[in-house]
Order: sequence, then structure tokens, then C-alpha cells
Amino acid sequence: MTNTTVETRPIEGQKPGTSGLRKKTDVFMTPGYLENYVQSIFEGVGGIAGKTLVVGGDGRYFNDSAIQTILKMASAAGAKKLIVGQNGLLSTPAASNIIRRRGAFGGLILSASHNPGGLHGDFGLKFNMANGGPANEAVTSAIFEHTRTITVYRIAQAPDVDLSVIGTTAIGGSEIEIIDPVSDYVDLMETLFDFPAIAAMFASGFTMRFDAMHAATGPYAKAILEGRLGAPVGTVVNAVPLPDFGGGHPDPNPIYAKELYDLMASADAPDMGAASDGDGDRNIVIGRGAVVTPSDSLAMIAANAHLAKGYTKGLAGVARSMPTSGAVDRVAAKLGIDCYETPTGWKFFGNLLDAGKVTLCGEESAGTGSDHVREKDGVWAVLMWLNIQAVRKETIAAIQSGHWAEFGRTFYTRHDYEAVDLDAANGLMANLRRRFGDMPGQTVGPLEISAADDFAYTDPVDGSVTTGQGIRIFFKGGERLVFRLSGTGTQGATIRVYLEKFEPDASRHRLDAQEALADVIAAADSLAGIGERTGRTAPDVIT
Ligand code: VG1
Ligand code: CO
Repeated sequence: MTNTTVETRPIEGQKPGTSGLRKKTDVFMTPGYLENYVQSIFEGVGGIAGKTLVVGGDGRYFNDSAIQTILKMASAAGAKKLIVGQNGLLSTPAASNIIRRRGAFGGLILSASHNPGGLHGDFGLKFNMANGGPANEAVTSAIFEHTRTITVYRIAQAPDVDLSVIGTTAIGGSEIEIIDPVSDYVDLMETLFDFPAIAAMFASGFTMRFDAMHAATGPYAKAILEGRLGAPVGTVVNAVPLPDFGGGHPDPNPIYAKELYDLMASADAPDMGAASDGDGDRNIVIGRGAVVTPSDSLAMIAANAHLAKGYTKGLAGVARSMPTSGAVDRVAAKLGIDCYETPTGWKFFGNLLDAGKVTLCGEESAGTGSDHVREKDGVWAVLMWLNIQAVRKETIAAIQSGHWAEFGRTFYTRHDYEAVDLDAANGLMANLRRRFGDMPGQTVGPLEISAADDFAYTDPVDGSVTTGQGIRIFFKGGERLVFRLSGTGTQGATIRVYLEKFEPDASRHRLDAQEALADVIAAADSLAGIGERTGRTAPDVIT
């Protein structure tokens, strides 16, 4: 077995974003592209000689051959051992769990999450650290710096490993262990949730549809819901991961999971609907006629988590990303626990979780999770909601109404403008940045601005500072508007506009969010000139 040293040159644009490097698949497949980035990861983390790494992905097109390259390069870099999900599959939260459980140095997760797969779709790669969480800013910067100076990469000349066979093999001096991607994860879930109580609920006729969207959660949801909890076969639909996600867009939002949303609004709705994304870290939970927004889901889980056996001690604290609504803040205040506000992306929760400052975290983008791993976790959130229903013996709609009656409702929506011209999007943000200092006191329609800033975060654990995380505009009546650009897109820019408003009056809680937020929506356009600058008359996606 020989290792080859291949000369290479820096490739422009290999800068990790919100969650690793994401590019069009055909860009990732350009000779040397993946290799440059993988070598830069190995250098950026200080070398991997003698170390153990976990490797797996969401099964999308190029997942398997990219893994072969990674294994050969890891061997050439002197890795002691590589733990790989069978067929190259590991959901993101399952990978996080394996890293922690096996005491690995870190892991490489191959995913572009909710973005479509295929040669003309998207691909992604990120590094997670020993705590199981996404590399922090210091490490991603070191990786990026290396991509700008790289001159060589090293790769073992070896035949491909058969990823379908569970067991141990080797490339050169590196042991390769192919594992069942599901079983450790199921064990972990069983320590957190009351499986017999949930099984009894299914046995008594509780009905559910889980849409795995032909992505990574299929095998996990099937094993747990249908296998362990006795839900009827067919409860999990689109359960087989496919390289192109069946031609779909594995994002559990109202546009791409429309069938599920429509079912839940119809007379045939089961008791619960749920879906996850490409790599299994996102979730949406829908009751019969009752969509639970992710921001509300976080708040409702915070209020009820003590009902699940892994959380009976209560929560140490909670954290939400800045654009996530303030619904959870109200629960934290009532519980008397700390609530942290972080920049977008799970990497910012890692220190808070490691330091034991928070137990529960969430993002408005359909991400919820806890200190059981260091990623957001779609199946975990679904099991949490099942456990809460099994204990409270109430429907999701009733739990939702009760929560709003107790805490008030925070109306929330996000408007996305996708694949916008880069200059137009940067211009829109630059214009807001120039003006936010003068905004307090100004009126926009019936609303008066009380404060505005560009969100910055000082990590309370390591003191690191992250700036420029989104323009926040607060209004006197408690409304809030946030503008930021996506850090996961692969084409042009995506402008995200986050809108919210607190409503204490229970007689208004069943209003439609778009109606309740009409003044804030109008203020967004008038302050940012969205239509004028982008030429768009409506958002591409409303969540
Ligand atoms: C988006 C979401 C963010 C999430 C990130 C990764 O980032 O807004 O909340 O953490 O995706 O999620 P951005 O920069 O595009 O807004 V996933 O499921 O794509 O790994
Ligand atoms: Co995801």
C-alpha cells in the first residue's frame, strides 16, 4: 500500500458557512475540489495522525464515492481508525452521538441538509469536533486559511472499501469499522423517552404520519416508530433514502412537504404529522389542524420537557438563535432559568451545552435539540412531542392553545427570497447597515421603531466575539423584524426576513400569522426596499 502526494493549488471560495462547506454537487466533483477541502480539514484541525474519526452522510448523490476518497486520504494522513455508517449513511444527530459515544477525535459529515441532491443539486461537507458538535469559528477559519495556501494533498492507493458490509477492514495502517447507523441512536433515545408509554398510546389507536422525504431519517424513524413503538407499518412514508431524494427537496416546510401539511389540514388527518430534512437534524410537528411553528415548538418543549424521563430534573437553561422568536424567553422567565440568544447555526450552542448552561436549544428553521448530542435532532423532537402527548393525554392543538393562553402567542413568520442577485442582496443589507443607527424614533406605517442594531454575540464561555449576524429592528408595540443573508445557499444570495409580534389577547390567537403580521410585513418592504432592489414581488418561501 502506497500513499501518493498530489500537487494542487488553492481553489477559490472554499469558505465554510453556517454549517460547513456547501456547493453544487458538480463543483464538489471537480477533480481536486473535495481533496483540497479534506486535506485542509485535516490540517486545520491540527492533523489526524493516530486519531479516530467518524464518517457518514445523508446518502445523497456522490456521498459514497466522496467517502471512499475521505477514507483513503484519512489513511494517508495516518488516522488510527475510521468509523463509518453502513452504506455511508449516518444522520447528522446520529453521527454526533457516535463521535461522543466512541470518544472519537471528530467526524466528517457529508450533507447539504435540506437542499436537493443529484449531480445538479447540492453537496456539503463539515467537520464536527470531539464534543460531537460542528467545528467552532476558530477551527473553520483555520480550515479556510489552509484552503488558501494548500500545495499538496495525500491519498492512499487502495481499492474501495465495501461500505455495505458491517465489520472491520483496513486501508494501510488505518482500521475501518463499518457500523449499523441506527442501533446506537435507538439506544440513546430509549434513555430519554418513555417508550412503553408511547407504545401504549399507539396501541390505543393514536395515528401518525412521519414523512422521511426519502432522506436520512427513514431507517431511524422506521426502526423506532414502527419497530420499537408499535406504530402500524406505513406510519413512516418515503422511508428509503435515495441519492436524489426521489427528485424532491428534503425540506419539511409548507412548500416542499406540502402533501403532509395538506393531509394535516384535511378531514383524514392523523393525530400527528411530522417530517424531517435531508440529514435528519430538522423537524416539523403538526397536529390535526394545528401547525406548530418551530419557535413555538421550542417554547412548548421547554414548558413540558420535564414530563420526559431524560429531563425530569428540569432544564439548566435554554438557548435560541437570534432570529428565533421570543416565545421560549417567556417560558424561561416563568421557569426562572437563563435564556441565551446566539447567532444562527448550531455551532454557537456547543459551548453553552458543554458548560452545562443550557439543556435545550432551538432555531426557527425547524431545529430543536438538547444536550443529548451536539446537533439539532429531528427524530428526537418528534419523540419528545409523542412523549408529551402520551403523558398529558391531550392533542397537539390543545397543548398549543393551552400554551398560548398561559404565555401569550408570538406570531411568527419567515420570508425567504432565494437566488437573488448577489449585488442586489449585499446592497440591501449595506443600506440597512448604514441606516439602522438613525432608525429609533422613526415611524413606518402604524409602527414606531424603538431600537435597531446589527446583532453581535460574545460567547459567555470562551469570550469569542461574532459580529454582523443580522439587522434587528424593534418596534414599540413589541414587534420585531430581522434581516440576514443565508450562509448555506449555493446560488446567488438568499435574503431571510424574520417577522414577529407578541399577542397577549387569547381572542386573537387563532388569527393567521400573515394577517396578524401584516403591518410588520409592510414595514419590512418599506424599510429595506425588497421589491425595488430585488425585483421580487413575493417571497419564494414563507414559513
Ligand atoms: C440555515 C438555517 C439555520 C441552520 C442552518 C443549518 O442557515 O437558517 O438556522 O442552522 O441552515 O441547518 P442559513 O445560514 O441558510 O440561514 V441544516 O439542517 O441546513 O444543517
Ligand atoms: Co439539516
